[in-house]
Formats: sequence, structure tokens, C-alpha cells
Amino acid sequence: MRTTIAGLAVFTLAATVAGHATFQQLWVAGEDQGSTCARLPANNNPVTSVSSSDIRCNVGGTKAAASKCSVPAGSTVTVEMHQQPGDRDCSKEAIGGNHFGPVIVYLSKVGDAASADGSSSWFKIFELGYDAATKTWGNDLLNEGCGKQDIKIPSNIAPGDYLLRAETIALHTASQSNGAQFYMTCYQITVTGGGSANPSGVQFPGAYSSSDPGIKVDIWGNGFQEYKIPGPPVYSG
Ligand SMILES: [Cu+2]
Repeated sequence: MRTTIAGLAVFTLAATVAGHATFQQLWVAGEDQGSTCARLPANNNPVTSVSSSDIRCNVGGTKAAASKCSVPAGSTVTVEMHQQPGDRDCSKEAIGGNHFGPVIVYLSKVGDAASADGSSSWFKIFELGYDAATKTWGNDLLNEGCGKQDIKIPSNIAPGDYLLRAETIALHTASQSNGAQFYMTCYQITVTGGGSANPSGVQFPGAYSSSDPGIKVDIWGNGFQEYKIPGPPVYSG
């Protein structure tokens, strides 16, 4: 009996590593959708291989969410990250204090957001890297804002289903090979209105290389001044 309890305790600890985090909730035009359209990762551990299909929507990221969130083209959505599942307590950091890095968001047009596996092409709609003047990282702002980051959905993209992939990359150990930690969640959305734009994009895996200057980087060194966000440029539409 004792062994069973000890085993459970270890399992619980492994599932909830302190500092690690997941994007969990979505707001659409200021309305809280909770996690209804989030493909919630099984735990808050990072993905560390850019060549694994886990880099698309996290480990187990093909499992459908409860529903899709309807999002008007041109509106603002808010992704929300926290360290522990369902714990939206704003007095706690969204992601552990030294997990510094950028926040990046992509969209991928898909036939059905509930069944799409993320193998389609992704275009970037948001990125926030490092402000050297204020020494502020993109995910510092998550921590200051109760885990939230606003993102504008382009107004001219074609209506229909998309996966929205929200990501932060923790760089505290990124000077080692495969030391960067990727935390991402895919949200299932249906864009309404919009236009006819179908921006070209990149594939995951493929968009990132483990040797990219924004992925293998020593953020602690004296020489560190500028940060190059990985992936393609932001779609300007
Ligand atoms: Cu970590």
C-alpha cells in the first residue's frame, strides 16, 4: 500500500513541475472561452526537439478539444498561460521566473480544426522577443499580465477553420544543444468574416532548426544584446 502512495506522489510531481507552464485558456474579443477550444497538453513539461511532430501542438496535440471557438476576422484574441492546470491565480507567475524567452503565435488554415494534425502550413501572426533597452522578454509580459497576451487576428484572411498555435520558448538553458524549452498549445478556432487571403507559411517540424540563433543562444553571456526570434516574419496582412 505504501508503495502505491509513493508511486502516486512521484507521478503527481512529474506532472506539475514548478516553473513550467501551459497555454490553457482563450479569450475572444474580451470574452472568456476558458479551455473549451484548447488542445490542453497532458502536462506542463516542455518539448525540446524541434524535429519531432510534438513541436506542432505539444505531446498528444492531435487530441481534439471540446469545441471550436468562433473568432471574427480582425478581432483580438487573448491567449492565457499558467504553470498549473486550471490555476488562474494572478498572484502566481504564468511561467517560472527564469524561463525567459519570446512569445510567438501562428495560424494554420485547416479543413476541420477538430481533426487537423498540424501538418498543414503555418503563418506567424505575432511575435514578441527581447527589448534590450528595458531588458524585457516577451514572456516577462505574460508574467506581468496574469499569463495573458493579446493577438490581433488579421482582418483579410479567408473564413473557415484554423489551428492557432501559441508558443513561448524558455531560453535559460539554451546555450546547450537542445536546451531550449518549447511550450505550445493549439487552439481550435473558426474564423468568420474576413477576406480571401491565404498567407503562405512554414511547416512544423521544419520551421525551426536546433542551431537557429534564437534557439541555441546564451542569454546570460556578456555578449548577449540582441535576440533573433526564430521562424518566418510576421504576416503583415
Ligand atoms: Cu523548465
